[in-house]
Amino acid sequence: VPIKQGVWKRLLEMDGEPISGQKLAEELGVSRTAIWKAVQTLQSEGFEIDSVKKSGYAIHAKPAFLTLEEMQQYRTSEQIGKYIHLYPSLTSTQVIAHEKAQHGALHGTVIVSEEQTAGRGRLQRKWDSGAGKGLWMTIILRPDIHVSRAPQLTLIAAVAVVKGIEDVTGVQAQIKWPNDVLINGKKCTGILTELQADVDRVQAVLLGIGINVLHDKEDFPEELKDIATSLKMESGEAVNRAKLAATIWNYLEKYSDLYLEQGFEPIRLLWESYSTSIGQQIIARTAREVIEGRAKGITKDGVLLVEDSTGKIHEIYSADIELTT
Ligand code: BTX
Repeated sequence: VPIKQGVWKRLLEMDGEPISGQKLAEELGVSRTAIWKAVQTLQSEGFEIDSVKKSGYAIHAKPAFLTLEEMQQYRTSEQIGKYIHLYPSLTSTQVIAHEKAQHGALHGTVIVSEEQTAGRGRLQRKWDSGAGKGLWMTIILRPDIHVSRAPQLTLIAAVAVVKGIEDVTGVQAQIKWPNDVLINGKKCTGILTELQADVDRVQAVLLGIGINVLHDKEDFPEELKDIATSLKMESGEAVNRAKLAATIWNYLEKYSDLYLEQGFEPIRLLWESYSTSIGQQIIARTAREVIEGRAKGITKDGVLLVEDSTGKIHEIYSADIELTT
């Protein structure tokens, strides 16, 4: 066992009480200098260890790992989050969700990971998913709907995320069509919806939600520093990820039930009230063309309507959106 890990394990066991460098050195059978070096390394890696005068080292704050118990404590939804699979590290929660869904995972099953080594966005893009910093999860839903309605679930998820963030942090986030959640113009959440379907019926919807929660600016790679943000950066506080996860499940269940009972209209209204793009001048880049105009709203199918300068209305099913005003 590296000295570093031995030191950390003993400090955890001491639960905030100080232990001297001398004692640690004796217990681990190494020199006091080696202990001192290990503590320095741990501190530089972000572990909060205090040097207490004369008495030694103590843990300042325990790292808040996600636990099943804590997530369950905040859950009031019936099905979403009832079954949680929690991993320390995965390639992508989407990959595991696909496997679980193929093997019959029930509606509402959630896959959560502290870290993703190959987190993915849309169109083969990457999603940065650092260890312990975010909420990286995939929710398996099994609504009995036609495949053409599946994009609406992305919009329902976006509303649930905005509501969850608002409840837990007091911060008001906004939705950028179709799948980004922004705070003060910077991206804090991405949503990726994937499907397993028969000819035209949905078998499973894999709703991937990635939320930057505990990042400081330096935790993002260079290319994201100016476009990404986290809930901690926006609220100034270390946000409880377990509470955030469960709160989002609660809203997701509420809004997907509402959707199945009353259709998309109530969701559409909520969605538009949180949207940054509606009424704005935008550039929409689709796979085929670039359309410039004013975003007018979304249809009951979740399609974005854009009016160009000639007054022509374009229906946009999938695109990257840039706000120009
Ligand atoms: P997207 O294709 O809309 O966005 C991807 C783009 O966002 C990247 O090209 C990059 O510019 C930027 N980006 C990458 N990582 C971050 C980040 N952490 N914060 C802000 N911006 C970033 C969005 O795709 C959908 C992302 C879904 C992620 C979840 S996490 C759980 C699940 N598992 C998985 O592999 N993906 C989903």
